[in-house]
Amino acid sequence: MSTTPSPGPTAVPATNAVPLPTREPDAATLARADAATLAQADAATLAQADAATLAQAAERAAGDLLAPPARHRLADVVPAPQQVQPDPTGDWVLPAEAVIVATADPAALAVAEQLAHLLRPATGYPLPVTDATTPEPAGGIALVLDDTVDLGAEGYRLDITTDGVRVTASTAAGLFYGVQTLRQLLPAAIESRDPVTERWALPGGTITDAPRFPYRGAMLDVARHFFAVEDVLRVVDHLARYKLNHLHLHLTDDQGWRIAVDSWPKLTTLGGTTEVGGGPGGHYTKADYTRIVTYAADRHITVVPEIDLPGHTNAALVAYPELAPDKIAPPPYTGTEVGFSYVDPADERTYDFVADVLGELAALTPGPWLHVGGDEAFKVKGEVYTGFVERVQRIVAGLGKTVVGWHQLAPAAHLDGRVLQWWGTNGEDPTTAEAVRRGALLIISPGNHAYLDMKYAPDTPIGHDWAGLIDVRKAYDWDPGTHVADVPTEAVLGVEAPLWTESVTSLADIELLLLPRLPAIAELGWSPRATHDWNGFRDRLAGHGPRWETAGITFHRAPEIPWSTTPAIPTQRNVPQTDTTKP
Ligand code: TNX
Repeated sequence: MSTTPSPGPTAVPATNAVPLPTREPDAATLARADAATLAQADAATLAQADAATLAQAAERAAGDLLAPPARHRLADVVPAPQQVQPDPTGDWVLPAEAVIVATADPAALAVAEQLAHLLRPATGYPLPVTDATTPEPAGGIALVLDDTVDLGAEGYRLDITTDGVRVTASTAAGLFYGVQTLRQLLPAAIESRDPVTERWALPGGTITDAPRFPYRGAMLDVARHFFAVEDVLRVVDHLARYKLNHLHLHLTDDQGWRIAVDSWPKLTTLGGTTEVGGGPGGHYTKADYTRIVTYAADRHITVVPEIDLPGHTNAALVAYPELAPDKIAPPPYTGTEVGFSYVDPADERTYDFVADVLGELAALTPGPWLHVGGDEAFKVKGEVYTGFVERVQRIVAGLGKTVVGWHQLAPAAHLDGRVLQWWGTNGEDPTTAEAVRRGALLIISPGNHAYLDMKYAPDTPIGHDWAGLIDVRKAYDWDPGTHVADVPTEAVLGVEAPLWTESVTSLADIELLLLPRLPAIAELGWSPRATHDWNGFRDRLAGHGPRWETAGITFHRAPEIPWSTTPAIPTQRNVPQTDTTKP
């Protein structure tokens, strides 16, 4: 498949000839109009009117015959849709007077506003949003909520015809994903924040789409380096584009504690003031965190907050030495070693701390998950470790939340719904497979495929290589459904791409490591396995370079991707901006 723009406006071959658009008056319509007009006009005026109407219709039909087809093919979407039925006679060009009409439902109307917000800057069109009981495209875009469509909680159907666009879904999430697909089918210039003269053509046909896995995520480590709320919102935008639906925030680690806890205030006032390399750190107030959660929810993304326990807790011990096994405050830590710190599993005060922290976090978190870490607690071993984890799991359940933890939690007793995040590099993992037999579900994040902090190549300026180098193909060519031995696909909740930030200090660094590998992981989470095809993927991905460029998004020009060299628009401004689809 190729996303190379088609050569200039050449005549469409006869086999693809676009028929007279159905909205043009046919003979019968003209005759009826004539009859009506007869009552008021004389024969001569009528003859003139007919001639003019016919001439206009002929001119438009000729224009359509000469018009180039839409630049993108219907299948040029990442993640690859479940089913694509192109109809070359159905190409449609968004007109300046188009209206976006949605089912009269607040959630559907919110998606319609988001779509308008996406399309208005580059098109310069007003694109008013209206509602209707049964929305019809009518030369514009219709977003239809319909309980009777059977495409699951996140599926959608997209129809592009000469009459406009219709997105149908049984949920607002489905409509939102249909809109993301629509966005990718428009010319890359749609990403411009300023008006662009462009023919906003869409390829005709139907896409029927739904995800393979319910959990599709990415993780941002805001503990090793702290990132401002605006940066996190921008990461949310990137997730939304590729139909990811979970943002895991690694909120605490040795180098910094990033979330305000009223009952233990020094966690942030002391524990939040450090980061790797000696920078100032920082933390989210409860209002900041809520802003992230709300912004994500508006994009159908659930935040999964992580408090890493019992290890990775040096920042907490700096703030509250009573939690330390020797009750002595350690020095603040700004290096990158792991596995040396832990909260005292033998002290009841530790469990008060865990209950208070998780309680306040649960109250701020509408999503079902609380991630309790559990990794690399090298100094808490055997039964002491499993005993600690089992108590923490019960605290989470008591808060009405579902436990997520790194797969080191596996040996601890199972608790209903428990989810393990597997980050191994070798799929032979009998301990995790055994936990799955006891009922655990898995989020798959193989260190050597999905860890976005790994370098692409030896010369990648930032990142690690402990799990190997991860070029785009390595990120793409594996199957979360079968990756861990003796774990059936049904036990796989989904896939997540973690970004650890020991070497990541800016938004540009984040984007360099995220793009273009995040879309690869997103495709593994969303697309049916039958669509998996490296050559097809790299060609589809190539079309995203001009989009990111136009939107001012940093990315790695991976040599294995045939990036298009034509800029999306001749003169462009590269102003990084967050999508402000909603306040
Ligand atoms: C391992 S993956 C860690 C993190 C590091 C990461 C660096 C995991 C659960 N623990 O503490 O940041 O490697 O790649």
